[in-house]
Amino acid sequence: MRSSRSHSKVARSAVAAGLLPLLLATAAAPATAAPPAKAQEDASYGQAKKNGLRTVAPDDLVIGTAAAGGGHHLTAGYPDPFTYDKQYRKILNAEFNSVSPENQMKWDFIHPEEGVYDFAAADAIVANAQANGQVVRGHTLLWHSQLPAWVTEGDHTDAELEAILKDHIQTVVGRYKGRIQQWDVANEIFADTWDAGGVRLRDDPELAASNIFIERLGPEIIGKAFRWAHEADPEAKLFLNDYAVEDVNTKSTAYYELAKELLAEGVPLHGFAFQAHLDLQYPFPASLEANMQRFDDLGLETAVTELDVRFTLPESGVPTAEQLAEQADTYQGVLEACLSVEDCNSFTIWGFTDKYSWVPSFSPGQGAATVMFEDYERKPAYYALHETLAQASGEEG
Ligand code: 9MR
Repeated sequence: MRSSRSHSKVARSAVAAGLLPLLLATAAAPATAAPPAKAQEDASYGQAKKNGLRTVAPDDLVIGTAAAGGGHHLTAGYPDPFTYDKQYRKILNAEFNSVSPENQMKWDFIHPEEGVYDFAAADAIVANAQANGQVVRGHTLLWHSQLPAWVTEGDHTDAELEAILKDHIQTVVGRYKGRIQQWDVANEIFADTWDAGGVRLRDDPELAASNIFIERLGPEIIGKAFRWAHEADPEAKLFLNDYAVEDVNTKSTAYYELAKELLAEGVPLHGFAFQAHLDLQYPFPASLEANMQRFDDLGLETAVTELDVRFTLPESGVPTAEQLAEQADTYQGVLEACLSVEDCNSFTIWGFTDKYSWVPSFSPGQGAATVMFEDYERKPAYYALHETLAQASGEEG
Protein backbone atom coordinates (compact mmCIF):
# COMPACT_ATOMS: atom_id res chain seq x y z
CA MET A 1 0.00 0.00 0.00
CA ARG A 2 2.88 2.36 0.64
CA SER A 3 4.26 4.37 -2.24
CA SER A 4 7.81 3.48 -3.16
CA ARG A 5 8.43 6.77 -4.96
CA SER A 6 11.64 8.39 -3.86
CA HIS A 7 12.35 12.09 -3.68
CA SER A 8 15.34 13.97 -4.92
CA LYS A 9 17.22 14.73 -1.73
CA VAL A 10 19.64 16.99 -3.60
CA ALA A 11 16.91 19.18 -5.01
CA ARG A 12 15.14 19.28 -1.65
CA SER A 13 18.32 20.33 0.13
CA ALA A 14 18.80 23.12 -2.37
CA VAL A 15 15.29 24.38 -1.77
CA ALA A 16 15.65 24.13 1.99
CA ALA A 17 18.93 25.98 1.95
CA GLY A 18 17.48 28.73 -0.20
CA LEU A 19 19.87 27.85 -3.01
CA LEU A 20 17.33 27.16 -5.69
CA PRO A 21 17.15 30.70 -7.11
CA LEU A 22 20.95 30.73 -7.31
CA LEU A 23 21.09 27.37 -9.03
CA LEU A 24 18.41 28.44 -11.46
CA ALA A 25 20.17 31.65 -12.26
CA THR A 26 23.45 29.92 -13.03
CA ALA A 27 22.06 26.89 -14.84
CA ALA A 28 23.05 26.81 -18.50
CA ALA A 29 19.51 26.26 -19.72
CA PRO A 30 18.33 27.57 -23.08
CA ALA A 31 16.70 30.99 -22.74
CA THR A 32 13.34 29.60 -23.84
CA ALA A 33 13.21 26.72 -21.32
CA ALA A 34 10.70 27.05 -18.50
CA PRO A 35 12.36 27.22 -15.10
CA PRO A 36 12.27 23.82 -13.36
CA ALA A 37 9.89 25.00 -10.64
CA LYS A 38 7.35 26.07 -13.25
CA ALA A 39 7.86 22.82 -15.15
CA GLN A 40 7.20 20.87 -11.95
CA GLU A 41 4.04 22.92 -11.33
CA ASP A 42 2.84 22.20 -14.87
CA ALA A 43 3.58 18.50 -14.50
CA SER A 44 1.74 18.48 -11.21
CA TYR A 45 -1.31 20.08 -12.80
CA GLY A 46 -1.21 17.60 -15.68
CA GLN A 47 -1.20 14.72 -13.23
CA ALA A 48 -4.02 16.26 -11.19
CA LYS A 49 -6.19 16.79 -14.24
CA LYS A 50 -5.76 13.26 -15.47
CA ASN A 51 -5.96 11.43 -12.21
CA GLY A 52 -6.67 13.74 -9.25
CA LEU A 53 -7.93 12.56 -5.88
CA ARG A 54 -11.49 13.56 -6.77
CA THR A 55 -11.40 11.36 -9.86
CA VAL A 56 -10.68 8.17 -7.88
CA ALA A 57 -12.77 8.83 -4.75
CA PRO A 58 -15.93 6.83 -4.09
CA ASP A 59 -19.09 8.63 -5.21
CA ASP A 60 -20.36 9.08 -1.66
CA LEU A 61 -17.23 10.81 -0.31
CA VAL A 62 -16.12 14.33 -1.22
CA ILE A 63 -12.41 15.11 -1.00
CA GLY A 64 -11.68 18.62 0.15
CA THR A 65 -8.99 21.14 0.89
CA ALA A 66 -8.79 24.50 2.61
CA ALA A 67 -8.60 27.34 0.07
CA ALA A 68 -5.58 29.37 1.15
CA GLY A 69 -6.08 33.02 2.04
CA GLY A 70 -6.43 35.44 4.96
CA GLY A 71 -5.11 34.50 8.43
CA HIS A 72 -1.38 33.78 8.46
CA HIS A 73 -1.17 34.44 4.72
CA LEU A 74 -1.72 38.15 5.34
CA THR A 75 1.77 38.52 6.83
CA ALA A 76 3.53 35.87 4.76
CA GLY A 77 4.88 38.26 2.14
CA TYR A 78 3.06 36.84 -0.88
CA PRO A 79 -0.20 37.89 -2.53
CA ASP A 80 -3.43 36.18 -1.53
CA PRO A 81 -2.95 32.59 -2.76
CA PHE A 82 -6.47 31.70 -3.85
CA THR A 83 -6.88 35.02 -5.68
CA TYR A 84 -3.52 35.35 -7.36
CA ASP A 85 -1.85 31.95 -7.65
CA LYS A 86 -3.48 30.58 -10.76
CA GLN A 87 -1.43 27.40 -10.81
CA TYR A 88 -2.41 26.71 -7.21
CA ARG A 89 -6.06 27.18 -8.10
CA LYS A 90 -5.83 24.93 -11.13
CA ILE A 91 -4.33 22.09 -9.13
CA LEU A 92 -6.88 22.64 -6.35
CA ASN A 93 -9.75 22.43 -8.82
CA ALA A 94 -8.40 19.31 -10.48
CA GLU A 95 -7.66 17.45 -7.24
CA PHE A 96 -10.60 18.34 -4.99
CA ASN A 97 -14.39 18.36 -5.14
CA SER A 98 -14.93 20.08 -1.80
CA VAL A 99 -13.43 23.33 -0.60
CA SER A 100 -13.30 25.12 2.77
CA PRO A 101 -12.46 28.81 2.98
CA GLU A 102 -9.40 28.76 5.27
CA ASN A 103 -10.17 32.20 6.74
CA GLN A 104 -12.40 34.01 4.24
CA MET A 105 -15.70 33.29 6.00
CA LYS A 106 -14.44 33.98 9.52
CA TRP A 107 -15.81 36.96 11.41
CA ASP A 108 -12.72 39.18 11.20
CA PHE A 109 -12.54 38.67 7.45
CA ILE A 110 -16.19 38.77 6.38
CA HIS A 111 -17.59 41.16 9.03
CA PRO A 112 -14.69 43.48 9.90
CA GLU A 113 -16.74 46.43 11.16
CA GLU A 114 -20.15 46.65 12.75
CA GLY A 115 -22.69 46.62 9.91
CA VAL A 116 -19.96 46.14 7.28
CA TYR A 117 -19.64 42.83 5.47
CA ASP A 118 -16.92 42.01 2.96
CA PHE A 119 -18.02 39.03 0.92
CA ALA A 120 -15.62 39.38 -2.01
CA ALA A 121 -13.18 36.59 -1.15
CA ALA A 122 -15.88 34.17 0.04
CA ASP A 123 -18.01 34.91 -3.04
CA ALA A 124 -15.02 34.11 -5.26
CA ILE A 125 -14.48 30.74 -3.57
CA VAL A 126 -18.16 29.81 -3.82
CA ALA A 127 -18.36 30.91 -7.48
CA ASN A 128 -15.19 28.97 -8.31
CA ALA A 129 -16.65 25.93 -6.57
CA GLN A 130 -19.83 26.11 -8.62
CA ALA A 131 -17.84 26.46 -11.82
CA ASN A 132 -15.73 23.43 -10.93
CA GLY A 133 -18.31 21.03 -9.55
CA GLN A 134 -17.20 21.41 -5.95
CA VAL A 135 -19.23 21.58 -2.76
CA VAL A 136 -18.29 24.09 -0.06
CA ARG A 137 -17.83 23.67 3.70
CA GLY A 138 -18.69 26.93 5.44
CA HIS A 139 -16.27 27.78 8.25
CA THR A 140 -17.21 29.12 10.82
CA LEU A 141 -19.96 30.96 12.79
CA LEU A 142 -19.63 30.58 16.56
CA TRP A 143 -15.93 30.63 17.47
CA HIS A 144 -13.81 32.32 20.14
CA SER A 145 -11.02 33.23 17.73
CA GLN A 146 -10.57 35.62 14.78
CA LEU A 147 -13.31 37.88 16.09
CA PRO A 148 -13.00 41.57 15.24
CA ALA A 149 -12.36 44.08 18.06
CA TRP A 150 -15.77 45.65 17.54
CA VAL A 151 -17.24 42.39 18.88
CA THR A 152 -14.75 41.51 21.62
CA GLU A 153 -14.12 45.06 22.83
CA GLY A 154 -17.49 46.65 22.03
CA ASP A 155 -19.71 47.75 24.90
CA HIS A 156 -22.79 45.87 23.73
CA THR A 157 -25.39 44.68 26.15
CA ASP A 158 -26.08 40.95 26.26
CA ALA A 159 -29.24 41.46 24.22
CA GLU A 160 -27.29 43.41 21.60
CA LEU A 161 -24.58 40.77 21.47
CA GLU A 162 -27.17 38.07 20.87
CA ALA A 163 -28.79 40.16 18.12
CA ILE A 164 -25.35 40.68 16.55
CA LEU A 165 -24.67 36.93 16.50
CA LYS A 166 -28.08 36.15 15.04
CA ASP A 167 -27.72 38.81 12.35
CA HIS A 168 -24.25 37.56 11.47
CA ILE A 169 -25.31 33.93 11.19
CA GLN A 170 -28.41 34.67 9.17
CA THR A 171 -26.70 37.15 6.88
CA VAL A 172 -23.73 34.91 6.08
CA VAL A 173 -25.60 31.60 5.90
CA GLY A 174 -28.45 33.28 4.00
CA ARG A 175 -26.11 34.74 1.40
CA TYR A 176 -24.82 31.31 0.45
CA LYS A 177 -28.13 29.48 0.84
CA GLY A 178 -28.22 26.36 -1.31
CA ARG A 179 -24.50 26.64 -2.10
CA ILE A 180 -22.92 25.37 1.13
CA GLN A 181 -23.02 21.65 1.80
CA GLN A 182 -21.89 21.74 5.44
CA TRP A 183 -21.43 24.55 7.95
CA ASP A 184 -19.13 24.42 10.98
CA VAL A 185 -21.70 26.25 13.08
CA ALA A 186 -19.86 25.87 16.37
CA ASN A 187 -16.08 25.60 16.35
CA GLU A 188 -13.83 24.65 19.26
CA ILE A 189 -16.43 25.40 21.93
CA PHE A 190 -14.78 23.16 24.52
CA ALA A 191 -11.53 24.10 26.21
CA ASP A 192 -8.73 21.56 26.16
CA THR A 193 -8.10 18.93 28.77
CA TRP A 194 -4.71 20.52 29.40
CA ASP A 195 -6.26 23.92 30.28
CA ALA A 196 -6.65 24.70 33.97
CA GLY A 197 -9.83 23.05 35.14
CA GLY A 198 -9.86 20.51 32.35
CA VAL A 199 -12.31 20.18 29.53
CA ARG A 200 -15.35 22.46 29.76
CA LEU A 201 -17.19 24.92 27.61
CA ARG A 202 -15.26 28.07 26.82
CA ASP A 203 -17.64 30.00 29.03
CA ASP A 204 -15.26 31.36 31.64
CA PRO A 205 -13.62 34.80 31.36
CA GLU A 206 -10.63 33.36 33.22
CA LEU A 207 -9.92 31.05 30.29
CA ALA A 208 -7.32 32.49 27.95
CA ALA A 209 -9.49 31.60 24.98
CA SER A 210 -12.99 32.02 26.28
CA ASN A 211 -15.84 32.31 23.78
CA ILE A 212 -17.43 35.72 24.36
CA PHE A 213 -20.83 34.55 23.12
CA ILE A 214 -21.00 31.51 25.41
CA GLU A 215 -19.46 33.45 28.28
CA ARG A 216 -21.99 36.28 28.05
CA LEU A 217 -25.08 34.50 26.75
CA GLY A 218 -24.71 31.06 28.33
CA PRO A 219 -24.52 27.62 26.72
CA GLU A 220 -28.08 28.01 25.37
CA ILE A 221 -26.58 30.16 22.64
CA ILE A 222 -25.13 27.01 21.02
CA GLY A 223 -28.54 25.54 20.21
CA LYS A 224 -29.78 28.96 19.10
CA ALA A 225 -26.87 29.32 16.68
CA PHE A 226 -27.82 26.02 15.03
CA ARG A 227 -31.48 27.02 14.83
CA TRP A 228 -30.65 30.39 13.23
CA ALA A 229 -28.36 28.74 10.70
CA HIS A 230 -31.03 26.16 9.87
CA GLU A 231 -33.63 28.89 9.34
CA ALA A 232 -31.30 30.65 6.94
CA ASP A 233 -30.45 27.52 4.93
CA PRO A 234 -32.58 24.46 5.70
CA GLU A 235 -30.58 22.30 3.27
CA ALA A 236 -27.13 22.88 4.78
CA LYS A 237 -25.78 20.20 7.11
CA LEU A 238 -24.84 21.78 10.42
CA PHE A 239 -21.76 20.62 12.33
CA LEU A 240 -19.85 20.85 15.57
CA ASN A 241 -16.10 20.94 14.77
CA ASP A 242 -12.99 20.65 16.95
CA TYR A 243 -9.39 19.48 17.31
CA ALA A 244 -7.97 16.96 19.82
CA VAL A 245 -11.22 14.99 19.63
CA GLU A 246 -10.00 12.24 17.31
CA ASP A 247 -9.65 9.64 20.04
CA VAL A 248 -12.36 8.63 22.47
CA ASN A 249 -11.21 10.99 25.21
CA THR A 250 -12.55 13.49 27.74
CA LYS A 251 -13.06 16.20 25.16
CA SER A 252 -14.73 14.04 22.51
CA THR A 253 -16.94 12.51 25.20
CA ALA A 254 -18.00 16.00 26.30
CA TYR A 255 -19.07 16.56 22.67
CA TYR A 256 -20.83 13.23 22.57
CA GLU A 257 -22.88 14.20 25.62
CA LEU A 258 -23.57 17.68 24.23
CA ALA A 259 -24.65 16.21 20.89
CA LYS A 260 -27.13 13.93 22.65
CA GLU A 261 -28.53 16.89 24.61
CA LEU A 262 -28.89 19.05 21.53
CA LEU A 263 -30.60 16.28 19.59
CA ALA A 264 -32.97 15.62 22.51
CA GLU A 265 -33.89 19.32 22.44
CA GLY A 266 -34.65 19.11 18.74
CA VAL A 267 -31.72 21.30 17.73
CA PRO A 268 -30.90 20.91 14.01
CA LEU A 269 -27.48 19.36 14.57
CA HIS A 270 -26.50 17.12 11.66
CA GLY A 271 -22.87 16.25 12.13
CA PHE A 272 -19.72 16.06 14.20
CA ALA A 273 -16.41 16.95 12.58
CA PHE A 274 -12.88 15.95 13.47
CA GLN A 275 -10.33 18.59 12.49
CA ALA A 276 -7.41 16.14 12.83
CA HIS A 277 -4.40 18.42 13.09
CA LEU A 278 -2.02 15.59 13.89
CA ASP A 279 1.62 15.51 14.91
CA LEU A 280 3.98 12.55 14.49
CA GLN A 281 5.38 13.04 17.99
CA TYR A 282 2.08 11.70 19.36
CA PRO A 283 0.62 8.24 18.77
CA PHE A 284 -1.93 7.74 16.02
CA PRO A 285 -5.49 8.24 17.42
CA ALA A 286 -6.22 4.53 17.43
CA SER A 287 -9.83 4.89 18.58
CA LEU A 288 -10.77 7.33 15.78
CA GLU A 289 -12.95 4.85 13.94
CA ALA A 290 -14.77 3.76 17.12
CA ASN A 291 -15.18 7.41 18.07
CA MET A 292 -16.65 8.30 14.67
CA GLN A 293 -18.90 5.30 14.91
CA ARG A 294 -20.44 6.39 18.21
CA PHE A 295 -21.39 9.76 16.67
CA ASP A 296 -22.68 7.93 13.60
CA ASP A 297 -24.78 5.77 15.91
CA LEU A 298 -26.48 8.93 17.17
CA GLY A 299 -27.69 9.46 13.62
CA LEU A 300 -25.12 12.17 12.89
CA GLU A 301 -22.92 12.53 9.85
CA THR A 302 -19.21 12.68 10.55
CA ALA A 303 -16.45 14.45 8.64
CA VAL A 304 -12.72 14.97 8.68
CA THR A 305 -12.33 18.69 8.18
CA GLU A 306 -8.76 19.94 8.65
CA LEU A 307 -6.37 17.01 8.39
CA ASP A 308 -2.67 17.74 8.32
CA VAL A 309 0.26 15.82 9.78
CA ARG A 310 3.19 17.81 11.05
CA PHE A 311 6.53 16.72 12.43
CA THR A 312 9.76 18.30 13.60
CA LEU A 313 11.99 18.90 10.62
CA PRO A 314 15.61 17.78 10.71
CA GLU A 315 18.20 20.58 10.81
CA SER A 316 18.53 20.35 7.03
CA GLY A 317 14.87 21.28 6.72
CA VAL A 318 14.41 18.21 4.53
CA PRO A 319 12.00 15.53 5.77
CA THR A 320 13.54 12.07 6.01
CA ALA A 321 12.12 9.12 4.09
CA GLU A 322 11.04 7.64 7.43
CA GLN A 323 9.15 10.78 8.39
CA LEU A 324 7.40 10.89 5.03
CA ALA A 325 6.46 7.22 5.31
CA GLU A 326 5.09 7.68 8.81
CA GLN A 327 3.20 10.74 7.66
CA ALA A 328 1.71 8.71 4.79
CA ASP A 329 0.59 6.02 7.24
CA THR A 330 -1.13 8.66 9.34
CA TYR A 331 -2.99 10.27 6.44
CA GLN A 332 -4.03 6.84 5.28
CA GLY A 333 -5.16 5.77 8.75
CA VAL A 334 -7.46 8.78 9.08
CA LEU A 335 -8.92 8.20 5.62
CA GLU A 336 -9.48 4.51 6.35
CA ALA A 337 -11.37 5.38 9.55
CA CYS A 338 -13.63 7.72 7.57
CA LEU A 339 -14.16 5.12 4.85
CA SER A 340 -15.20 2.57 7.47
CA VAL A 341 -17.97 4.69 8.94
CA GLU A 342 -21.23 4.79 7.01
CA ASP A 343 -21.97 8.51 7.13
CA CYS A 344 -18.47 9.95 7.02
CA ASN A 345 -19.15 11.76 3.76
CA SER A 346 -16.55 14.52 3.67
CA PHE A 347 -12.77 14.27 4.00
CA THR A 348 -10.84 17.54 3.94
CA ILE A 349 -7.13 18.29 4.29
CA TRP A 350 -6.08 21.69 5.65
CA GLY A 351 -4.20 22.79 2.55
CA PHE A 352 -2.54 20.50 0.04
CA THR A 353 0.84 22.14 -0.47
CA ASP A 354 3.52 23.10 2.06
CA LYS A 355 3.82 26.35 0.11
CA TYR A 356 0.84 27.77 2.01
CA SER A 357 0.52 25.61 5.13
CA TRP A 358 -0.23 27.37 8.42
CA VAL A 359 1.96 24.97 10.40
CA PRO A 360 5.45 26.55 10.19
CA SER A 361 4.13 30.00 11.08
CA PHE A 362 2.42 28.68 14.22
CA SER A 363 4.94 25.98 15.20
CA PRO A 364 8.46 27.03 14.19
CA GLY A 365 10.70 24.03 13.51
CA GLN A 366 7.74 21.94 12.46
CA GLY A 367 6.28 21.69 8.99
CA ALA A 368 5.96 19.65 5.83
CA ALA A 369 2.48 18.84 7.11
CA THR A 370 0.61 18.63 3.79
CA VAL A 371 0.60 16.06 0.99
CA MET A 372 2.67 18.05 -1.53
CA PHE A 373 5.98 19.87 -1.29
CA GLU A 374 6.12 23.60 -2.01
CA ASP A 375 6.50 22.97 -5.74
CA TYR A 376 3.51 20.60 -5.73
CA GLU A 377 5.59 17.47 -6.04
CA ARG A 378 3.53 14.78 -4.39
CA LYS A 379 4.64 13.10 -1.20
CA PRO A 380 4.05 9.48 -0.17
CA ALA A 381 1.06 10.78 1.83
CA TYR A 382 -0.60 11.91 -1.40
CA TYR A 383 -0.12 8.51 -3.01
CA ALA A 384 -1.36 6.75 0.12
CA LEU A 385 -4.60 8.76 -0.08
CA HIS A 386 -4.87 8.19 -3.81
CA GLU A 387 -4.39 4.45 -3.58
CA THR A 388 -6.74 4.10 -0.63
CA LEU A 389 -9.47 6.07 -2.39
CA ALA A 390 -9.02 4.13 -5.60
CA GLN A 391 -9.22 0.83 -3.74
CA ALA A 392 -12.34 1.96 -1.93
CA SER A 393 -13.89 2.72 -5.31
CA GLY A 394 -12.72 -0.59 -6.72
CA GLU A 395 -10.34 1.13 -9.14
CA GLU A 396 -6.62 0.90 -9.67
CA GLY A 397 -4.55 3.54 -7.79
O1 9MR B 1 -5.18 28.02 8.76
C1 9MR B 1 -5.69 29.11 9.49
C2 9MR B 1 -4.64 30.20 9.58
O2 9MR B 1 -4.42 30.77 8.30
C3 9MR B 1 -5.06 31.26 10.57
O3 9MR B 1 -4.00 32.19 10.72
C4 9MR B 1 -5.41 30.60 11.88
C5 9MR B 1 -5.84 31.61 12.93
O4 9MR B 1 -6.37 31.00 14.04
O5 9MR B 1 -6.48 29.68 11.67
C6 9MR B 1 -6.08 28.63 10.86
O6 9MR B 1 -7.15 27.70 10.72
C7 9MR B 1 -7.64 27.10 11.93
C8 9MR B 1 -9.09 26.74 11.70
O7 9MR B 1 -9.81 27.88 11.29
C9 9MR B 1 -9.72 26.16 12.94
N1 9MR B 1 -8.96 25.02 13.39
C10 9MR B 1 -7.53 25.23 13.56
C11 9MR B 1 -6.93 25.78 12.27
C12 9MR B 1 -5.43 25.89 12.37
O8 9MR B 1 -5.08 26.84 13.36
